[in-house]
Amino acid sequence: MKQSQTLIPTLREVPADADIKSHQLLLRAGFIRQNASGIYSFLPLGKKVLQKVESIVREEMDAAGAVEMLMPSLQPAELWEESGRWSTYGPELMRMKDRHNREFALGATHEEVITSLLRDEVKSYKRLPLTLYQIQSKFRDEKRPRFGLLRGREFLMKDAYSFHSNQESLDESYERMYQAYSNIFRRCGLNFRAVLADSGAIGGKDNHEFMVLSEIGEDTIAFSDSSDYAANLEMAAVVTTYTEKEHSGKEIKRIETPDQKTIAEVSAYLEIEAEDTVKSMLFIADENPVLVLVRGDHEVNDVKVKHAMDARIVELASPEQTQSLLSAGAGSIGPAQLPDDITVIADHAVKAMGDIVIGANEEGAHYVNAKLERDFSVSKFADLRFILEGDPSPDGTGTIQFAKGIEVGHVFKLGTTYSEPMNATILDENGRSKPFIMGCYGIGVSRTLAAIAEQFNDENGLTWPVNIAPYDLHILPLNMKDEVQSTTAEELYKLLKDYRYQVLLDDRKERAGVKFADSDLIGMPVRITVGKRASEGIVEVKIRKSGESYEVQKEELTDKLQDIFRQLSNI
Ligand code: 9G3
Repeated sequence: MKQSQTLIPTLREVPADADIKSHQLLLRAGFIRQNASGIYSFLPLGKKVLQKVESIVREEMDAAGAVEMLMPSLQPAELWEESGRWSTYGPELMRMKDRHNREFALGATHEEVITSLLRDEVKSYKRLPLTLYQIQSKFRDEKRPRFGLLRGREFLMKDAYSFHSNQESLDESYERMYQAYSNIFRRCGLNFRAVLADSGAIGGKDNHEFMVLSEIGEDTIAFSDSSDYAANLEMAAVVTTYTEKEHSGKEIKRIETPDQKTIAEVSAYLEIEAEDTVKSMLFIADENPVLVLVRGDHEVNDVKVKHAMDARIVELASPEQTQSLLSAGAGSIGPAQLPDDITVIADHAVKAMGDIVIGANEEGAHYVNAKLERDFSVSKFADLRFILEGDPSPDGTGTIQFAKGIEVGHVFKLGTTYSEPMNATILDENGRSKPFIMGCYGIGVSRTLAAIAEQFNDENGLTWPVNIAPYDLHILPLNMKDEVQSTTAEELYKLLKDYRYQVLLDDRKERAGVKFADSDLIGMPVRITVGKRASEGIVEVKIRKSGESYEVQKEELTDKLQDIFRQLSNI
């Protein structure tokens, strides 16, 4: 490709509203341009990289036995009504009406569409297992799109769906997809971890997120410093054991704590440690009020509350709900003298506490010397707190550290979450009708591109890994007016394309400084500079990432490049 014939609008300055490296560089290097908040055009270089990521995804999906198809982005609302999601999703689900006033969703994901297809086309267990995938734009009206392609409102996703007549078959497909994802992210050169995750509102059982380690990641990973245990912070189980504290035997006593609301305020006011107080938080779990108790120095993990209550939806009670149920504000509630329709559950750490300070369910009042079971009861103890750095790893090996991650993939065991409500069934070997057992597997393709740019850059610009770069080689004739340089460059361009390299030729009439700066910015793995020494048949070969450069006779160029690309390709 000749640069005079393509569109690579590089920028000198860092765009104002881009606040992470990958977003800044993809804009400055002319890979993407924003059309609206969270909505981007992929310019030629960006499209080329997208194609490289897609082809790695396709190769690994096909090798894992999945078959590619393509579903529509326009989805009839009826399907989402069947699954019950038309009403559970809010403004994030983009909706529209056609000319007949019929309602549609703009595809945020495709469980409903694919399940309705299989319901119509597959009736017998003999046709299973079947795994179908697509690579297609998704629409999610994020409240705060940010970080460029990392959280957009229209983005490219590979979504795959597997169909089974039994759990073993799902487990096997899940394992194959898990391996395929590891291959994909390794071939993209990414430093990633597969972490235990929560299935969120879409139900289903165990599932894993594939996280690229990055300090700008939105998710926190809890991992062991001496084993391969890794989990999303919400899922990381706490196995800490607590030493029992003796209770003084003193009677519970009500004390005035005027305007003392937070644990920090109350413990400072009473001159005690936060760990001698109990934090009480009121949640609504599938419409049932539940008071959750954790030790004052811990934080309630609402995902663990959801699992402990076996609820689909768990939300913090609103101030109004708290006031009407407990006749006090959030800073003064506690487990003593509760209305009996409020369940009380507590984190394991509470069981080992001695004299406890709790809210008195009265503005500006607390109880001291409260004793578990004497002054308040707990219906169930469970692991309800967020794990902390330094806690023992749940697998018993090492201690927990935190890292930030960018979620680039997510694999789910869905079970019958969609096939049940949508009546998508097959006849099993005994002729009995039963719902499909499903799995679903997503990769953020455009997000993966941004994660690669986030990991592969230096102070001069992008440093694409060989598997991903838009072109293998960038030829830079420094002075297009110099006959020798321009013909040598043209000659090498043709020769190297014959050698099946993907070549970008900077044939613009720009000064050398501009060409070098742009070349460093867009980041092809290897640059060939055709300068003054072209008259002696010598060109310079430079490796972008390492900065190594060589003076090479034209005749030796293809051999030298073969060595270089062999060295660059074994990641
Ligand atoms: C929606 C909107 C946003 C969503 C969803 C639905 C996330 C939604 C979860 C998934 C699960 C898997 C198939 C590929 C892999 C991920 N955000 N999820 O279902 F309507 Cl607005 O997408 N889907």
